[in-house]
Amino acid sequence: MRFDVLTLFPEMFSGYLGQSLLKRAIDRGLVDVRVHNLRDWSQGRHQQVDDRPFGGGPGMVMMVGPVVEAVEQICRDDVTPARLVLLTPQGRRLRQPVVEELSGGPRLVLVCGRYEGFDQRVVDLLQPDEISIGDYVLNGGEVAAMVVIDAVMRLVPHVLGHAESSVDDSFSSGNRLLECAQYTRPRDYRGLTVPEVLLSGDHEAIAQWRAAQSRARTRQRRADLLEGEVGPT
Ligand code: 6GU
Repeated sequence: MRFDVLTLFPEMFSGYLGQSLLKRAIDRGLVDVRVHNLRDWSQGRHQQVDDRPFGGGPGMVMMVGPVVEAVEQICRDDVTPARLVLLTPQGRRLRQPVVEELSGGPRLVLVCGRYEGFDQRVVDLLQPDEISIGDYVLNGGEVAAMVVIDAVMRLVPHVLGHAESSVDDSFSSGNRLLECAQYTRPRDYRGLTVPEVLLSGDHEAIAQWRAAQSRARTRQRRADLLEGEVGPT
């Protein structure tokens, strides 16, 4: 799967792209991530890509020209059909079903904006899928784009090994439960011990204990998941 990221801060992605699971997927040719600097499509001597809003007000607005021209060129650059995603707090909220939807195609073009947003004509012309990662304010869409890439690449075939399989993940379709408590060595740490059942070797009992734990934890912390309630999108 190919990801193209359009940003004013390409250097923010270098650490993320070098991390283990993603790096391994890139090295194995399963995932291709290209980061583009929006400023390369700026016009004029000042390399301007944002400007003050008409009508006044605080902050800066991403200019229509550089964004539209960058997206057009990047889409043309490869015949693989791309789905266009604009990272914006005005978008529909990212949840696992949305992640699954985004992972269905061969290519995503992700455009990162600054908080004050894009000139409306970017949206009018390109009709992107506008996505927000939650109800809080980020300085820009870069971290959100990394969240999208991180969540989507896990679903690309062969990226995860069998042991890391995503089918049992919390929030994946068919599973709306939180993970249960997990333990590893040592058996006793400062008097806190591992539940006996996990040491019993009784696989049936362990599976039952874990399922009960998951349900109890979900009921306590995220009752909305049990009700099948998805909330506002
Ligand atoms: Cl996609 N962008 C910004 N600036 N803030 C956000 C967001 C995106 N999603 C949640 N908050």
